[in-house]
Amino acid sequence: MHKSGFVNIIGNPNVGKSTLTNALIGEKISIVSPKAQTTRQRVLGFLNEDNYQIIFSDTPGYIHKASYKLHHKMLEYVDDAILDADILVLMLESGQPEIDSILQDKINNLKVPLLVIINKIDISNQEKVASEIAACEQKFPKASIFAASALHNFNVDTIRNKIIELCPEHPPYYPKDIISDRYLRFFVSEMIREQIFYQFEKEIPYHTEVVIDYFKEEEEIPKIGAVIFVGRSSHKMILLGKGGSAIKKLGMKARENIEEFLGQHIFLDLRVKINENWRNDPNKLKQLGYE
Ligand SMILES: Nc1nc2c(ncn2[C@@H]2O[C@H](COP(=O)(O)OP(=O)(O)OP(=O)(O)O)[C@@H](O)[C@H]2O)c(=O)[nH]1
Ligand SMILES: [Mg+2]
Repeated sequence: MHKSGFVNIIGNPNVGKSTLTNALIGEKISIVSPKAQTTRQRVLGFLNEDNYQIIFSDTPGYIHKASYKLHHKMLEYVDDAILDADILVLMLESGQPEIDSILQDKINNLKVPLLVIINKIDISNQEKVASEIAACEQKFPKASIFAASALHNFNVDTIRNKIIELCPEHPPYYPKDIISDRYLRFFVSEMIREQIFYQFEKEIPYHTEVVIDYFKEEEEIPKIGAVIFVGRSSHKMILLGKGGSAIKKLGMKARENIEEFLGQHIFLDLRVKINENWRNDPNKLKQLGYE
């Protein structure tokens, strides 16, 4: 008997969906940052064993008030994830477990198994978590409910075991020797974007997109060229910093992370270009990979 199924993780921004995805798979598939709306696309990561292949889908956080076209795209991905799940995982954050009523209705109309995870219990307290579990039992009567800390790997094994138990019988959907539907270029661009979320404040990360221009793998030390797109020249100035100091720091840290991921040295060439209104232009979004 072989099991395989799609396990889609949804929830508010910044609750720890990507951290959990990575912990469940045991590989860094999805970027993580302390800022909300880090994840912008669906990223599939596979957990392969002889008798199962679980396909996890990390998703963007559910945005209550979409203010530009990129937000609408991100919400579409969440809707897709609700519809194509074999098992749906709703992640909540202890201390602020509320979700949008529209989202709750969509979830309650589903026929597939639902797991509700109350995350970040390491920074909460027992009393609060107990009352949140009780509230979830009311709101989601058919769900399996777990308290967890994705960051500290608390209860992640239990959740993984429950998912494997619930997973339908099916042959593998993907080859067993790959761990994601995405190619290297995507991971590299995401690692650069992750650093932008860490190193720049306020609106900057939200006005930025990263595209890999070239990836010369055949060279002894591979050369990667990436373009950071921003909406306006004032953002470009901030990204470059005084005498190029900011982009230099960004490039250094991103290169370190990419080298660790690839297990080899690389050259990384970062350029900043203006791509006006990219967040709100459907054609530009499509070109940037938001299908
Ligand atoms: N204390 C604590 N922090 C956590 C836990 N899980 C995740 N975090 C932190 O919460 C922040 C957001 O984590 P992400 O995994 O990026 O959250 P996300 O839900 O994917 O966020 P978006 O992609 O923006 O929707 C990061 O700083 C994580 O380190 C946890 O169990 N405990
Ligand atoms: Mg995320």
